[in-house]
Amino acid sequence: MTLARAQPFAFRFDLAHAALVIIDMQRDFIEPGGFGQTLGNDVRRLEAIVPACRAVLAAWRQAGALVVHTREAHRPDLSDCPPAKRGRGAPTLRIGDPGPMGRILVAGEPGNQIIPALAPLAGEVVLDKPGKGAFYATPLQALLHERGISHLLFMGVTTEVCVQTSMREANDRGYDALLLEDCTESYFPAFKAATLEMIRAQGAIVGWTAPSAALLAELARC
Ligand code: C5J
Repeated sequence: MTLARAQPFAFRFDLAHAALVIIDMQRDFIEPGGFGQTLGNDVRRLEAIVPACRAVLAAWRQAGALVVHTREAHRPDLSDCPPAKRGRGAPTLRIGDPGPMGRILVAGEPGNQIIPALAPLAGEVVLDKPGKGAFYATPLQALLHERGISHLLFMGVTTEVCVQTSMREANDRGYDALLLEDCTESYFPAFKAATLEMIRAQGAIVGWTAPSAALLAELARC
């Protein structure tokens, strides 16, 4: 499969060796009352990408390729949340504190679930990650290795935090990675724009970007 419209140049991959990695499309980031809003952000920006993400997920599932969902989630005892992480952000409502959708960023709480529109299907990989990157303290690399995956297509939130961190981790581990431009969002438009530029700069120094329409057109030909 070739995404000719990818930047900075065409992105080629074999579906049998590719995974769609969906970063942190959780109620905590996208709905009012979660972690994102406690940090003072307007969460409606993130909700706007859900239809594009849904379309890609449906087409990817139809093609029968690997789907990986991640959640930024801490254990209920917060033993995997360093004080340095908990101590930053909103002083009034920190990770682990009770919020309108349960404890903020804690596994199993209502706010920590993936939004219903993108809910994982039985059998799809769902990884809880205590860091911003999807590889840190998770079995992701082993799981991709077992399945012979070499190419990763990313979508999710937020562009410059968990998505970018995960793509950089992937790049350092030898994966070719592409970010779907209209399937990722930031609370800060300038940060999203800068991240897309950074990823594809200097001959794809971190990876590629492409509009989801380019991928959908290729998947439709499968
Ligand atoms: C943040 C994330 N922004 N999923 N998490 O704290 O990007």
